[in-house]
Amino acid sequence: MWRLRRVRTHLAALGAADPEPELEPHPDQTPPSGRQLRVGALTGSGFGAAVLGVDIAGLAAAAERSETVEAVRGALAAHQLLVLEGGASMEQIRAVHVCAHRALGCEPMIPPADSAGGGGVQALDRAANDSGNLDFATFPGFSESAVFGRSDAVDWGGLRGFVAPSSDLAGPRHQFHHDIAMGERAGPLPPVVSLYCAEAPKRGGGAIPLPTGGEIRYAAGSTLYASARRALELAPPALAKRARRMVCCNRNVFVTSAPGTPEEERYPKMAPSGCRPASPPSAADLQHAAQVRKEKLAADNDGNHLGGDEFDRSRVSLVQTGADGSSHLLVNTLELDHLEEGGVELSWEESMSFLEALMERGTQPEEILVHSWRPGQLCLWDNRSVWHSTTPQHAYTGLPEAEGRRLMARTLLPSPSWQPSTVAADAQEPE
Ligand SMILES: O=C(O)CCC(=O)C(=O)O
Ligand SMILES: [Fe+2]
Repeated sequence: MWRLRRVRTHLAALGAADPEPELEPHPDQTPPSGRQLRVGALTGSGFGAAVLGVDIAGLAAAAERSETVEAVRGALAAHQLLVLEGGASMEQIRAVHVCAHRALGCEPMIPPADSAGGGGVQALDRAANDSGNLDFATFPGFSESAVFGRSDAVDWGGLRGFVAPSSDLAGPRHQFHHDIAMGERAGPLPPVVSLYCAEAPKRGGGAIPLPTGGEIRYAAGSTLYASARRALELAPPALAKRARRMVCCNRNVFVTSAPGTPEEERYPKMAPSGCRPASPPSAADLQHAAQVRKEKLAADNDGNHLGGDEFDRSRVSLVQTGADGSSHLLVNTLELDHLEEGGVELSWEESMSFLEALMERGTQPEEILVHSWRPGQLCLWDNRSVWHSTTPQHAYTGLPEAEGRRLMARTLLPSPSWQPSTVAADAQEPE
């Protein structure tokens, strides 16, 4: 095993490029072989790891081999999030994802190369929006990957135009979430999600103050990660015990306001913790979300959804147990309607206050990973046991194009072979 001497990326000087990791052989080091990946932990708890000595192309080339899958399995189980270097084509990104899915015991859905037949996640193909903004447009032939960021001139992977940051993510605060609304009627939650960085802002940054008195310092364009496994471990025992009795009743879609809503009124405004919206959505926000969900279902012919166009709710256990036996939280407060505890419905405010307290220790600056991007990096993570968040866009949107460009590809590969548990954790095992 190898360790990084400099373990905390969030201590990197604001705006400065990350220094190259320095390798320090651990005393019980075994020589790297085909059977293991050399990884260096990025936080004191071991959450997140840099993959060393193997680039994206190298991993993609070996992705079919069982020893590679085994090595990725071990690394993801131990660290939940891996950072790879090296620049990549979409084919290579896909190969690495397929390998990561298999490592997690899930078979990924891959959309068919031609558009006929409608299998997989084909229905998620998305073009530029009406104003020509490529925000979350999918790459031709890779409808699981979408571009986002900020650039006046994009010419990448068959996408041409401009990309302006979506205002859903534009708030001054962070918002920890798992990607994609969850629940048996929402479509499959992708077990693996990744971000690939083609361009990163060259300067700028800031600090997000937390209600606990600390602050999250970030370089412009950074992404925040927190472990939903570590959060459960660190939570006060009485709260963790209650959590095991709880079920999340989800709205099946992220709730956001209708386009055209003035910026300052857009939902969600996050609480300073970054763990929950500050106030419940309005009737108009909910109506818009119901419409979005209806359109999603109408466009979706993949047979994985139960259908129906009502704004229904689905139930997912708050505490989930992974294949390796470790437990983690699975909750997205941007889509939560309410919690149920032992069959009793909690109010929206009770639910959110409880979750905020439950998530607090795991989302403090010393626990989270602040990833400041270098172009050519790929972060891939277990989307079930990791929360992520964008950092405030004002840190780079005011910079000139040459310095403030941010170009990212996000990949979601859902799997039909994994579904969250819908029964409260304490009901899954005898007392
Ligand atoms: O901007 C980022 O770094 C993360 C954005 C995000 O959460 C997403 O694309 O789902
Ligand atoms: Fe996200």
